[in-house]
Amino acid sequence: MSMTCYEELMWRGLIQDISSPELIDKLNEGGLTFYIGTDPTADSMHIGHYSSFLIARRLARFGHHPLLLVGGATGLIGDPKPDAERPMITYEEVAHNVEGLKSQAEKLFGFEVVNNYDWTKDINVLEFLRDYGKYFNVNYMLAKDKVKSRMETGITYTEFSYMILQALDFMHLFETRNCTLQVAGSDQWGNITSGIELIRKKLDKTAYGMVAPLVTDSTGKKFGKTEGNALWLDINKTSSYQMYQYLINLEDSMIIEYLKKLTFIAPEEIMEIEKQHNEAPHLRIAQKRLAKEIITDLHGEDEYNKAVQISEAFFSGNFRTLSAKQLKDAFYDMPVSNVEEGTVLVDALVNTKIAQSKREAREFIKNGSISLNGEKNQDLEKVLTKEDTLDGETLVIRKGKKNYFIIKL
Ligand code: 545
Repeated sequence: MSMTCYEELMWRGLIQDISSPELIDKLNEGGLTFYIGTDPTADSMHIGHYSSFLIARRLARFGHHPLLLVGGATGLIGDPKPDAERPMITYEEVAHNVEGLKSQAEKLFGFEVVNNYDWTKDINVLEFLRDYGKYFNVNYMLAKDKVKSRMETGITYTEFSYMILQALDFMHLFETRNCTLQVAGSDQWGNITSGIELIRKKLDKTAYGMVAPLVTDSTGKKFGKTEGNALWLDINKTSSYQMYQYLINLEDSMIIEYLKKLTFIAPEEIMEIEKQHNEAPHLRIAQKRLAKEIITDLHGEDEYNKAVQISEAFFSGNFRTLSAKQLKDAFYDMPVSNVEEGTVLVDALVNTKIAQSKREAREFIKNGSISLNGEKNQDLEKVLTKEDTLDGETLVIRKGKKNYFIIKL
């Protein structure tokens, strides 16, 4: 089974809208220069951007030429969010974030990077209003979803102007790089069509747009957001083990969709995995495969193997096989308490609030629900020493099956 570019994107569920049906043949023929943009609101992308950038890589595989635009100019303005104005970020912060995104994009995706600050910074206000503003009817701008959704809460002139800048980018790349297609997530539809319109009105030429549905969970929440925290593509912000844990716990009902959207696994193979997954979802074959694909792609096989080792340590209870760095990653979200060397275990359990009272602490120890570094401890007189630690200071206490606590001696 060999699919055309368009068929494959459709099969993976990556096309929500295209600007005109002509684009289908162009996608299948190859040879388009296209761009995907990102604003420097942070110094790293997160997993939510990953699916969009994978689309760019997919198009590249089908013989198209990708450009990645980093919004050194647009990042200073702020793409309107549906609910409220964005806080302005300083020039310094934007410059810092641009560098972070640039090196990340080059490293992870190998794309050519352009920065819209380069062609926006010298446009003066009269030029802006006469040469670009004149092509935008305010009624047209007010009808855009993102602006419409701000009619209640209000929107400043600054953010209102954002779509003009993004349109101007598209026209600039169209003229200077023969870039005829812009690709993004569906939240960018209004900005992309503004660019297509500008190119039509000002140059009398046709440009194209394509947007993908945003990846969500079964309740419609954005993929990769956990209690307000994002899953960053920067390994210093999100360790491979943190990434692994998130991916391995994804819902069964969504996992095949994620394999389609977030990996390059061939359709035949995904269908095979789907069959195995439906027969035995508890084995989490699909989740494990997704974790393997994404972590290997982002951070390499070594990092993936280390993440698996950590999760195996939790399964067996044996943490002695882990390196100091792995221990740190493994316990990133666990409560840590400091205890003096020589403390009796019973007291340590009370001091660290693992037990409510000495009586309860003794009870836990007696009935075998306390383990130290994975080994059950039923010694009521146990004194904690450096020898008990994994690395000279860290001791892992487990209460029952799943409650972990870290003690630093
Ligand atoms: C600016 C100028 C252009 C073209 C595009 C832009 C950026 C665009 C935008 N995109 C989003 C974004 O998020 C912040 C990244 C922080 C590291 O705001 N106006 O920059 C997201 N984008 C990827 C996808 C997106 C979009 O980077 O398009 O839909 C998420 O999947 O929200 O000339």
